[in-house]
Amino acid sequence: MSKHYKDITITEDGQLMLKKAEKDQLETVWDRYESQLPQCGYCEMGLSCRICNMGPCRVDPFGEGPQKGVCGADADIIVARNLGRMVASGAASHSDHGRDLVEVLAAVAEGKAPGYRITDEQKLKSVANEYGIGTEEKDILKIAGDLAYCMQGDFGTRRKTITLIKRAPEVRRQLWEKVGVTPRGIDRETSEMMHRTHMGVDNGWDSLLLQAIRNALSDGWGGSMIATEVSDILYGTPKPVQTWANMGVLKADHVNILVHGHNPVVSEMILLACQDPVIVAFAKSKGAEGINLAGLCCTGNELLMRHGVAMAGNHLMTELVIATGAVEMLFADYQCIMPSLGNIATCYHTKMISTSDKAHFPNMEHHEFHPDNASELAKTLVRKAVENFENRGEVYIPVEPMPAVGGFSVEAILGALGGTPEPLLDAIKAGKIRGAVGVVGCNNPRLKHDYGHVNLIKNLIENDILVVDTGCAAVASAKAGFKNSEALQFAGPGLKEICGALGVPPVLHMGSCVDNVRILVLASALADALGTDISALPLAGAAPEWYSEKAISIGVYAVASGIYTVLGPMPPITGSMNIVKLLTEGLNDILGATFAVEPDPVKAALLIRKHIENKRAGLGLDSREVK
Ligand code: BF8
Ligand code: SF4
Repeated sequence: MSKHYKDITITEDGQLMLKKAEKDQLETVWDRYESQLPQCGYCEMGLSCRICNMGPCRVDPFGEGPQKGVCGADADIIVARNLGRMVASGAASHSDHGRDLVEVLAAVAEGKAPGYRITDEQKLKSVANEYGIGTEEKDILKIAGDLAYCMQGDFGTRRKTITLIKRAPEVRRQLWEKVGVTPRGIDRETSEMMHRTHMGVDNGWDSLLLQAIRNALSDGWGGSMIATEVSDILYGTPKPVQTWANMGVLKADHVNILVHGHNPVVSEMILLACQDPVIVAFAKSKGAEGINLAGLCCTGNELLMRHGVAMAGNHLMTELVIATGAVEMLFADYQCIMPSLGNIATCYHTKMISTSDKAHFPNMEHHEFHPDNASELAKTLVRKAVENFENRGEVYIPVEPMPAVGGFSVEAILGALGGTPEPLLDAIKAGKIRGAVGVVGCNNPRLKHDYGHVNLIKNLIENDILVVDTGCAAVASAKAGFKNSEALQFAGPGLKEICGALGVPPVLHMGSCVDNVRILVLASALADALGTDISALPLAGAAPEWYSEKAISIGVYAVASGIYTVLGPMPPITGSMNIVKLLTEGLNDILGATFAVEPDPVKAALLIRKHIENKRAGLGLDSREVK
């Protein structure tokens, strides 16, 4: 690796672990990134196509080489098809995750999921009511079964629209109808996106992008929203909870177990097994002080939000955390799990377990979790983790953990406000809080790890902008100390006053990436309270270090829901100026919001602040000049 650790990550644990990894001669994501350089310029611009076997083809951006693929597709068509397929993959990932949860809900209703239960009955009933299911004097399990059945209907083609779009403000829904992007079945939109991008189907770059928007909306107001709601029903709706973040959450004298991936279906059962008194006693009999469960990425966020389980790291830290030598077992479900992890673990005693029938990895032991066996399997495997404690070699835990508060579901935020969004709106009207921004998404080795998240968030809260965050961005800000009782020192005077009075940090952890829908629900509540559309509010979104196709789907549904969104890394679209112009300007006329791309977080903060002040002016509120 030719770069210095400080150029790679701003985090102390990351820098120290990079040094350790080098000493241990590990190959990391940064080494592999470097070995790929220079990456393909055609692909970076979205100008290569391998959709059919007359290709692969590419279009020359300088006008000298070929301008069309073998089939005759030009740059606009090729870029639009590639982007559409990114959205389809992202939407499919979130939505398939949602479907897995619905299947657990159905299994619970049938009494075929030992260990799982309905934890939030109130939420079950309120969501069931939204689906038109009567809940009076009805058995809880019957309601759960009916809801699972109705939600399965949202995935298919039986309905004209998906159910939960009813949560969007009326004006927004009318706009979607007018533009022709109202999402129908969740699977239908993804399937249609794939169909349209087959050779010789939709060759209108603009109509392809409209389908991409409809597909993304089927994720945001469909698959992801179902994932979040069913997770709350099964495992509890998050409430503010104390937690810790960074690699210092590992404990040298405990059996350490990590969960990595996205779906709480597995990690919740691992948590229960780790709390089982018999297994804890077993761990003590092996010389450990206890069992320490910690999270990585979004399944970590799910456990953090609901139980305060500590967070070891975000996406780019997942290889390095194994190099601590302190991890007895790592459970992987799916999404964002680097296929390199199993290889890294072969250098240590760490046992790697893959758990999903749809996600296999090299050098991992495969044990499939299903609703009927998950509880028992979790116990068996956690016992194996305990047995592995005695195989530990040298342990290196580089830092002390950072305290943080998590658990800010919409219900928790409204609860802190006294049950209505009014106090938040009053603070916005009074100008004490200028607006709110959702900072979301990943890490990406093209950029300095966590630099974009931390500096953007710091800039926003300094300027009295409330930040809500999710996913790997939320982990970055927790590690940076923006989510604990000391964090108000970073906030501007107005934000400090309001958050201080409410007893909350200036950056609210709203969960995993599917939980970005909580931001949609909150934005809708604010819009409804003001009798306006989401696009009129002083809100914005940002994905400063995004890498995944899921992040693209999130960005598209955010913009389509009326939220101006600033991306750090440029998506592969620069091969088509028509598409760049549509996404960064034209969408304003169609959907009332656009994308911007700005990798420098300080400049991104300026863009966002200007946007927020403009929206304030539009609402007749005081507006500051931003320079
Ligand atoms: O769904 S933020 S790197 S872990 S894609 Fe992945 Fe990105 Fe992290 Fe969660 Ni989201
Ligand atoms: Fe080439 Fe067209 Fe086939 Fe793409 S779809 S690989 S551009 S021939």
